[in-house]
Amino acid sequence: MAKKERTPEEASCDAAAIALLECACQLDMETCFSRADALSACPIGSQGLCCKNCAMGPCRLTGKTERGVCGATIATVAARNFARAVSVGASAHSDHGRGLAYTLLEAATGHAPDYGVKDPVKLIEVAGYLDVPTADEEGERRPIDEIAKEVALAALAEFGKVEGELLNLKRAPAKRQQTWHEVGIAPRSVDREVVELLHRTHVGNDQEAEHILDQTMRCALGDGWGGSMLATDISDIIFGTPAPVRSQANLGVLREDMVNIIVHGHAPTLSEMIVAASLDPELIEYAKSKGAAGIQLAGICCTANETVMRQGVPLAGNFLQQELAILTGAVETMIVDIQCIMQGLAPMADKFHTELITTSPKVKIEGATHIEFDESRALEIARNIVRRAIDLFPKRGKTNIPDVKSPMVPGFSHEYIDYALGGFYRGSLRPLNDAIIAGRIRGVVANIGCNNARLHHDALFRHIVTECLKNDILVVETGCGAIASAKQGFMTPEAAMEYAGPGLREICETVGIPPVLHMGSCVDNCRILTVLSQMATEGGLGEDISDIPAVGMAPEWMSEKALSIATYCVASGAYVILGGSDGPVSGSEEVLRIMTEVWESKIGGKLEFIKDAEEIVKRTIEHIDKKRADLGLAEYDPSQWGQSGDRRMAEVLELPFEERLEAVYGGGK
Ligand code: NFS
Repeated sequence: MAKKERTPEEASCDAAAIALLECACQLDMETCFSRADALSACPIGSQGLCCKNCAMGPCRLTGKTERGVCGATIATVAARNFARAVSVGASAHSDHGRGLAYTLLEAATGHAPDYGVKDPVKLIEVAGYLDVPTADEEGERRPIDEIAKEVALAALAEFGKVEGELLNLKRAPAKRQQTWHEVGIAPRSVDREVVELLHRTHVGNDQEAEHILDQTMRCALGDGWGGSMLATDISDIIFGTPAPVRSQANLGVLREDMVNIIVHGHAPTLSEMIVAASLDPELIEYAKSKGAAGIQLAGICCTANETVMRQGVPLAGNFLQQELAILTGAVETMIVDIQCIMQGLAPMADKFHTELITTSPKVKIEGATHIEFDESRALEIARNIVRRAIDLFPKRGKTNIPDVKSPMVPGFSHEYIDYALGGFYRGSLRPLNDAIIAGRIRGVVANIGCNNARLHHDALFRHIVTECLKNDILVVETGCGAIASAKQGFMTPEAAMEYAGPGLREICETVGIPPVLHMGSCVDNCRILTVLSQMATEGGLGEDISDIPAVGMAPEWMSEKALSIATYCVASGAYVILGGSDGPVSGSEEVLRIMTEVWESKIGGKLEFIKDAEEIVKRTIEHIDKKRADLGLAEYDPSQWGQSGDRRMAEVLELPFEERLEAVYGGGK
């Protein structure tokens, strides 16, 4: 039975999205929001209770049915379904990493002349992790291209190595590595763990939920510390390690007077070339010859995160805004590569002058133009795509660009955070640890993940981030969650004055950082693992990731990648909350128990599915305070802070003379 259609305000809390959903209603156009309203989710599948692993089923374990035809129990079926989802998510991230390793190899061997090593310092660091020598026998630095080639080959070997385990595991705190070895879940190679997990879920194979879920953690760790970490490292090597830049976010970044090109998907490989082409004076002149003032590039999803943090290319929006971008009527071309690309884009583009271009050999969409990307001719292909976009500009009809955008400062790689806190020569997270120890910062929340058309778009993000900041919790973000915060205006240093509690505000003012740090795309969640590892080894906050007063969450998650991320964060010791629903294993009490109680005692992290925003905030704060207490840290007391900094100074300057004297010389208020 069809559900009632939500009003635009009920579907989203983003002003730009609301304006365009109103427009969709007027034009009677469907979007993912209206399709979600028309299509009820299957209540059996959504609880993890449908097994379609063989042709005797699908077995729907509901009502009195507690076993499938083969005898599989509810716990086995729910665990297997979860495992399969994680394996797909881990594959997506990891294959993205493999693609970048091949690009580096091509670049280093002269087959991809438009790419090179932009950050040789990062190359040398990564060479160290991958056991690639950076100096010859005489101690002389080897040529950069030679090192790059060997780093690429060593990275590729991580996917299918014959023996040993992933080299990046040694970047984790020693205690964490020990736990992985004791539990037997240190990943041996990226591909092997995915294949083994899929093998185990074949009919008649691994049938003990806890055992299936152990391999699920191992597979996910192969993503977090393997595929994703390699993707991030190699992206930094080729395209540069991010540092703060100024940019803007939301659909208002599209320009009425310019050729608008949107890059959407995940890989930075092509989008970086599109950035270069869009700055080409010849193409800008060509755009002018067609009556445009220039070329405006904007991004959606994680391609957007990749290009905003390195190049400052503005964010057009997050996952649920991809169709809405086309609905503005102002987009000449949407270029997509891999992952999170809705098939609904093609019929939407059909209704406008917009050309949807698929570029990856892995992705074709019916109705889209396919221009296959080839690294050996990267810039030439990018220029061709930009030229096609310019040719479409004169065909543009009526537009509807919402006047909604926010300033933002992205680019907080872990390297930059080190530098911001410790300086160039003494890069360190010591000040962060000290701030947590003193209680200025109560704890850290990694707020990440997708949007979900079944939820109130961006609303959970907004609520949770607002509450965290108020409670002096530093928020780090990636993926579509980061885009939600950017649109919300949380990602400027000034936002600390408005939203942060007194302790966090002092830190943000002193260092000059926003209270919500944009750390990149979803593969960049491994940057968060790196920060947590450094915090654990820096001293004062225990000796493992599981000791740190921190929580990971994806309040509006929807993708299998989000499940892989959640699982590797848990397996790395974090408490992770997935929001918005009762979760994909809610049909099995046993699996829920394993993911909480059993995992917590065995691995130090746990995974919970919590629907309600207030409850997510409550449990987050409880967890942070519990970890603080376990470390013997002082109880959080915000009344101690806020007596210094810019905001206090502004207040003091407003005081009458005597009170001002007292404030300045009397030791506080
Ligand atoms: Ni992450 Fe990035 Fe967004 Fe979700 Fe999709 S774009 S990889 S999966 S929807 S956060």
